[in-house]
Amino acid sequence: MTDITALQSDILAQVAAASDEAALEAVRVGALGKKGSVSALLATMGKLDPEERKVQGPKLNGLKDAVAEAIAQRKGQLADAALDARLVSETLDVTLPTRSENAGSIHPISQVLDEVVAIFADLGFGVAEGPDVEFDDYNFTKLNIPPDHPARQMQDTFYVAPQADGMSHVLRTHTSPVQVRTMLNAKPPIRMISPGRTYRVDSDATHSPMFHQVEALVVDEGIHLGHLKWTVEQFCKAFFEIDQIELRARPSFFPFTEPSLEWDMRCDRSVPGKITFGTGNDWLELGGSGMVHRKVLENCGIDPNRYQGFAFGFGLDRMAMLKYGMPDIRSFFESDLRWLKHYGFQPLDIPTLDGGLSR
Ligand code: FA5
Repeated sequence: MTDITALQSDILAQVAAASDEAALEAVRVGALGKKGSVSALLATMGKLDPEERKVQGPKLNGLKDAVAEAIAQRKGQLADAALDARLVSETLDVTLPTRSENAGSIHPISQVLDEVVAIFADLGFGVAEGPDVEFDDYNFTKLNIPPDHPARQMQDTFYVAPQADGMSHVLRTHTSPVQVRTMLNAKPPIRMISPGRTYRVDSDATHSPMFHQVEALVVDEGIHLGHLKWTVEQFCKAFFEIDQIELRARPSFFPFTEPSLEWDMRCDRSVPGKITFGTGNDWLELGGSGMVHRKVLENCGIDPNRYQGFAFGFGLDRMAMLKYGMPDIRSFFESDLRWLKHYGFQPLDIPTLDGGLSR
């Protein structure tokens, strides 16, 4: 009869000496494979008489288990070592610049969107999203613009064919329906922004049929116009990267806010092709805003006697044009590689308030 202890030590020594997975597999086949030494011994069991089988059976099974366990352990060690070696040999310096011939660039709209999100994240605002194909009810009716209201004419709407759900849909004409979605789903305090695509039947150098807005909404107890002004001010200072700005509020009208205001920022456009913020005798239009109309709060299940809110909606494309000096909104969407190379941003320079918004 084979010396089981000696065979076990021999196989375990081979396992320990196996320097890679292929060598270890060869040891496994030599011991536990169909014609392996351990399998051959196990095959003799049937020929043993019952008494001898009782003694040899546990020993042989113990041998098989010990060999299998040693192989599994060694396999784990070899896999770890292989991974370590791979990690060492495949080290990649992610801080190296990309190759200039392959470098793509970040579209100015994406850049501006990231800048806006970074600024508002710092002020404690979350980001909310809504669909481009929106319920008429959310785009208009819940925002206090009933079907026969003349304010629907202010936003040249793309209507969408009736959908299976029987509801009327439009391509959203502004990001304000995300206010509705947010208020229907969350209880105050609410602090959110919603950047996204919007659509109107409109096209010239400063109007595009598809453009971008960013909505901001705050709802809480005791919210007033001062909070709105402070927030617009902080946002403009951070976005235009200047400490001194001067804002001017003009009375305006939006059915979903009362009172409604439009904000302008002092600027200087006396040098052709150049715009300077904070000084000068000109005013730059930023966008609309106001205190959320109590009917809108009610439509969204929020008690207007307890909560107040402010909201504003600015045009992101216009803000990008102003900040980065692009004269025509249509070039944003022409996919001209030369334009993208000129106005695009470095993909690895992610805008942050402490690292710099626009390097
Ligand atoms: C609105 O769309 C309101 N929803 C804004 C608002 C939100 C008011 C919350 C009150 C409270 P308005 O139609 O003015 O407002 O559009 C806002 C901004 O979108 C404009 O100032 C402009 O910068 C931009 N904008 C409007 N139409 C176009 C267009 N066709 N192309 C590019 N930008 C546009």
